[in-house]
Amino acid sequence: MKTFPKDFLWGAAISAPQSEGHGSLNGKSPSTWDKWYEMNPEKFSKNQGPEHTSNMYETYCEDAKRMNAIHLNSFRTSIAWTRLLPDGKTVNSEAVAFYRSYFNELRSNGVKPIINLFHFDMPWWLMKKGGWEARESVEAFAFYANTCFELFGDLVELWTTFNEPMVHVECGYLYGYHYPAIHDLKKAIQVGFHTLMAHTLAVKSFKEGKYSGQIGIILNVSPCYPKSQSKEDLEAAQLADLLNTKSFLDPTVLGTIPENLIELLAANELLPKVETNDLNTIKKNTVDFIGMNYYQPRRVQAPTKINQPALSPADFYEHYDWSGKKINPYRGWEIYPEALYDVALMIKNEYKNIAWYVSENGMGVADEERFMDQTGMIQDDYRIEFMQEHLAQLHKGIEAGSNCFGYHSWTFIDCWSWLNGYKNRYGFYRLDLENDQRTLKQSGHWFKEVVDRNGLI
Ligand code: BGP
Repeated sequence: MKTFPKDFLWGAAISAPQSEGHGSLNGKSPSTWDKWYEMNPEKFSKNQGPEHTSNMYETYCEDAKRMNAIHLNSFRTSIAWTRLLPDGKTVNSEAVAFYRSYFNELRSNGVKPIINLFHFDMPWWLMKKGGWEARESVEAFAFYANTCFELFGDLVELWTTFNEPMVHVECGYLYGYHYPAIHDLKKAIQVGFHTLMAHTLAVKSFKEGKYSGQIGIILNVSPCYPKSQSKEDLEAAQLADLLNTKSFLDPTVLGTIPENLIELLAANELLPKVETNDLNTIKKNTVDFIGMNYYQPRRVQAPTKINQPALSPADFYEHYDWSGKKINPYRGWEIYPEALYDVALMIKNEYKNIAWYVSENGMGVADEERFMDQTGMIQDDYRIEFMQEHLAQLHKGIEAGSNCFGYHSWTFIDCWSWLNGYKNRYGFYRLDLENDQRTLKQSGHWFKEVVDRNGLI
């Protein structure tokens, strides 16, 4: 029996834009996702946009009962900035009533809300002023964060500022998957720095306001493994780790920006604009805990072609062919549970053994209907095996002394996802797109047993 620590948080994660639906109703203003969809619906899988999703804006009461039915004791979602502050300044009272009722409903079902403030959903009004490229977004975010602490601080104990900040940096400014879909390394770095400052000012405001509870950030950690032990590949893995992981982990947990990152950016004429007090503010406002999203490792090798100064991350490291690795045949991502153990030890050894939790981990499956049995239940043994293996590695990390306090699966109900629409299903509950009906999958039954015994057999 692998028993987890007392009071371990067993839950699931989602975001407002992927679950609430009702894009333009109830006073919400558009985010970049709503607008991008309006402009280019063909970019989205099967032309499905974020206007409906799993409709939790209307179904949260029943959904909280569904969480309780499988004994989840925590749930992470986000607040939609565009719903709470449609113009950035004026509080939308319907949004306040909705979120207060939603969080109360979770709590009365024995589910602790973990509330995140930004999950890729930049308000359109702010995007028109430059989005994260503009310094104005830093103060705008801090104002929004403080409004949330004021309005919901009595219902929320665990806050996080951003989900996977590196994703809106890379996908929006390097790879074309998120609006504004441009390819500009220098802008990407400025966007990353402004995001870091927005996070920092939110933490500062939380601490100065003496709100109860704790504040953290959610990062996507894909440990970087080199293709070979050659000096070049090892260096590429270190650079990938520096750019993707340490760039946010160091400042948010340790209060410092790695010296070698500053040197690298300076050597490539990529240093962002920084204001006088910024580094000091970062130093003083570190987080109480971190959330780690983990899906797959990063396999890297030395770059085959180098530009000087650098034009893209490929000038520092390249991903290499995954052949020979265990791959999720239904989603295409590598399955490597051992990385969770490596993450646990990295946090223990390099990041002050700070409290942390797995804020997302899960297995996406395309065309999951094919696994439905005659009773209508999805028999997702592959997902059970996936979670079992990841939890075993996490347990090993905890046994080794890592300070992990929870595990959140992605996700609770199959959800809409960015450009992928409903292609990849992840939920404990299957979502029927015709009628919004939710049906528990085999993995949901299995997870309930894990929660009940607080561990694995
Ligand atoms: C994470 C995001 C989630 C979710 C998940 C699954 O990076 O935080 O929002 O989308 O990935 O990704 P996908 O839906 O593309 O399979």
